[in-house]
Amino acid sequence: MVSSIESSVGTERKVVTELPGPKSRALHERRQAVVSAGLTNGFPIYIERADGAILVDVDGNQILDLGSGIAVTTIGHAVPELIDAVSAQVAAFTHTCFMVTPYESYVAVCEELAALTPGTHAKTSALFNSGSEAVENAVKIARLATGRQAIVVFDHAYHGRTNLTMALTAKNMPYKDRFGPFAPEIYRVPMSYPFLDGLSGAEAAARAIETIEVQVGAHNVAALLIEPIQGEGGFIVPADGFLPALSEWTSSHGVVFIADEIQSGFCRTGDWFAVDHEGVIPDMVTTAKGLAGGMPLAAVTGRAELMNQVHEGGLGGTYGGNPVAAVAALATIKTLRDRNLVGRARELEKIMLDSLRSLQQDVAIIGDVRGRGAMIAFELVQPGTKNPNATAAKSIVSYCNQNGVIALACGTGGNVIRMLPPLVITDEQLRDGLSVVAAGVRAAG
Ligand code: PLZ
Repeated sequence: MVSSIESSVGTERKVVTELPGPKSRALHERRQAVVSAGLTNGFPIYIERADGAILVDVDGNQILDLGSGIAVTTIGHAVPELIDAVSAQVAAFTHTCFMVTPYESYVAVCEELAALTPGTHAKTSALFNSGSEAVENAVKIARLATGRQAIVVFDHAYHGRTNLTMALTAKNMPYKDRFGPFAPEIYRVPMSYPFLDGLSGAEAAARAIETIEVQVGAHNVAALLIEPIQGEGGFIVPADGFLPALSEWTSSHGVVFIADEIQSGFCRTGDWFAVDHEGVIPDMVTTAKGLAGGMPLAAVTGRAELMNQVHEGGLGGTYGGNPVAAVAALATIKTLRDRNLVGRARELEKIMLDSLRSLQQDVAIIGDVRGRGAMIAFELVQPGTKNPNATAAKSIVSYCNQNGVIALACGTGGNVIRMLPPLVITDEQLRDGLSVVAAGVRAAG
């Protein structure tokens, strides 16, 4: 078995060259000639191999990964169960197209999704390649099933970069600027953002619902689409009661409640799904990222009576639910379950919150520390205000990178640092990473 080959990756952060090192810089030169300038790299070190929470670059630097490829390698890198499953599948067959000739792993992934997503009602799924594609399909299905057109989304939302999902995404730069025209019948309403609005969940929900009723009309709304904890928008955790109030409103008005769990799903928040925290049962859930440990796979899972209204042949795609990605998902789900990584996410939450909250006491630039499980962030402000401090965020990310740690910024104002460690990270590795983050914050403040 491939996984029994002894790993040559160390377990400690170790910087042996300037970063990026000479080999990475040479590769970056090559890149400039052939890769579109529209794609950027947060940290242009070129990766050669990885294990657990450590990435090794072409110059031999061992980098501590607090980003998991934007919440994708949720378990960690080089997970033996995943390597075995994927290797065996590549040898057996790599593709048939599920629409031509089916295979068991696709069905098994849909069984797992039906069992794991919230609610005991009958559910069916359709599999796709990317998060954006899943969101697009959820909207297609909701419109068909309700015979309505309007889609309600929120301030700070991120749902993707395709034409429809750009329209659903809130932020202009860099996602939408000059890429229009955008799809019609998308309506944006205020999100619950406790740090900035000070509203209770009930108050914030009332504000959103009133906006919908006045500006759109409930009977025109096909779906309300929401990230239960917003990702790119700044790890915004809505006030308690916000999601349950919206869910109650959607069910009493025949509106499809779609939870976009693409970033927050699969144990990331210390529950299988972020909506589980408040017992919210969405009508549809979109998943991707952590679902398949790095293989491209996404899904829409929803009430069978909605999902099955679609006419024969109405859903599909060449690669959706590819067999290699499907077995990766099955191995990922089994490993998350067998190793109780939901529990591990809660332990990581405590380590990160304790460390960041004590740091917050010492510095004037951390306005808020928030998040759940292994999805934790802090919001940087101008001292004494709640005004965004994107300069500090940039300097902290760069400090972390220079010291061999991957940390990612997010937020509408670019002023939030998020932490998405792989769940197999050790306490020592995480504490080491947090000490680098803290030093970066002190240097910036
Ligand atoms: N919905 C909630 O977080 C992807 C995007 C990074 P795709 N987030 C990372 C970037 O700058 O492109 C995301 C998400 C939520 C949808 C998506 C879209 O998923 O797989 O990137 O299409």
